[in-house]
Amino acid sequence: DYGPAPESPAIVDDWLAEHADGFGHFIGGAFTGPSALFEVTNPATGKVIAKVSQGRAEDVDAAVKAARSAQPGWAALSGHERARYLYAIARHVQQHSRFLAVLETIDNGKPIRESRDIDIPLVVRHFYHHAGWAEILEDEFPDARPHGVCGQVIPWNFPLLMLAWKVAPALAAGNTVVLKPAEYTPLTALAFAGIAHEIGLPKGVLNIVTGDGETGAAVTGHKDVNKVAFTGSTQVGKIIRRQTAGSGKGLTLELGGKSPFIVFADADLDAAVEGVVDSIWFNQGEVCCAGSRILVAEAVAERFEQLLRRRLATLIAGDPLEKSTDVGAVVHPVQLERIRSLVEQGVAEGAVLHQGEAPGGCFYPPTLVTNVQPASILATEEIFGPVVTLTTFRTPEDAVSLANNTRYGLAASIWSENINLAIDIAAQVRAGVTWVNCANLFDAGAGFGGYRESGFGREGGREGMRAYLAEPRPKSRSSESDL
Ligand code: TXE
Repeated sequence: DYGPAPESPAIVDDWLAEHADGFGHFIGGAFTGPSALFEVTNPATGKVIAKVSQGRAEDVDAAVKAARSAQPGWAALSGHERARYLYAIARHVQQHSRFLAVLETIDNGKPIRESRDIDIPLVVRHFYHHAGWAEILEDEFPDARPHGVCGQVIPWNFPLLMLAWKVAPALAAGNTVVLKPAEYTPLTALAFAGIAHEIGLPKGVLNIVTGDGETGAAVTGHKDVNKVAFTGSTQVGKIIRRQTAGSGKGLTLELGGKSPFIVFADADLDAAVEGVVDSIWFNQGEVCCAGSRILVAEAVAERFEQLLRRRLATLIAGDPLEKSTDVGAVVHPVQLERIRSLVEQGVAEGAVLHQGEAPGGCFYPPTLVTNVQPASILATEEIFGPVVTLTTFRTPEDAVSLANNTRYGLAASIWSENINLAIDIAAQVRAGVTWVNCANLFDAGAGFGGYRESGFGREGGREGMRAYLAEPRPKSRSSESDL
């Protein structure tokens, strides 16, 4: 039912009003008093919707202590007992799904249709899936043990889903968690802390400390954190890699991307056009694995561009709470400025823009860019906005070499009716995830992650579960000294 009426924000009003004095951190099973508050705004309206605490080193320290003291007890539960908590979380997220979808939309700016039909259902799926892992963990990884305390820092593009990707496997494995949500979008993480409390998750198993990059650095750099998981910019990923080097901490990094979207001459062009919509105009293009570079076979390029421009003109950018909205608000004016500045530089280099409509304020129109040279800024930098470039190729070899002409390696999408060709090309494109005749499909059972400057480690699936388990303990002292 995508009726015309906008989703009412009233469902979250009471909850926000109850916390009008500001939100504290969730540490050791309880909320602290609010302190050092900063404002959180709804990017679509520019209005302040909440005040949240800026976590200081001592808050992070208290959270790590709580996690540390809860960890042995949590790990000592049977896998089945941990699974019961994860099932309960999944069910409660399901029960509160409308509330969480609206909250996510007003915090992040994404269309309600996406938060309701994609983000929240995937969160639920992730917890159910990892409850299953907790059940069978001892059989599947008989010698493995949890890392201990996990420090997790997440971005603003899929706030609750990124929390689920981090928290579900960590808890399934018997770790405890200190998580810091992004400063633009901390609200669903705080609501989630409420859910953890509601289901009776043992105190200290999950701790949420809000704040900016400084708070994040206090989490990732804390001496008593055993494993760090980060999703965010490549720039910060590099800082964290240096910060944790030699510390013995486990580390996984899920960073930026500039993923190719390759359309061969025999592709179903109408389907490929919808693929582009799902790929770059989904979530305002604020998607690490967005297909942001279209590479299309010269033979069909003109036709494809025509179809794509026609589709682009039908996209509705506007009120994220409106059920017919396709493209919502950009998360923050800083991010909007970043998109604008990159596009301006591209235009100065000769790029030609084809844009849809967008309202004033923190919105950017869905944009197709043609006449882009492979070395130009728009073809090389992650824009993280609804902006896609289009370049042509002649041969499959050209397509592969253009696809791999990037410092990233997160995802790729390949379109062809010839499955042999698609599989052959998939093997040659350097990307952690490759989709054939589809794009941006996620499943808790499939590992997700990148190569090169897109980071390392996998989330989801068996590999993702493995990342939350430490190597088996060495059997004797002598084997330890062999290392
Ligand atoms: O990311 P940051 P920003 C890319 C995208 C975007 C650009 C900038 O291209 O335009 O990054 O976004 C925390 N130690 N992606 O500046 O700073 C921070 O508080 C520990 C791609 O928002 O990386 C937040 O919680 N933590 C991406 C998180 O890191 C630190 C998603 C991400 O913020 C820290 C987001 C530090 N030194 C942006 N500094 C993706 N791969 O999905 C900041 N943080």
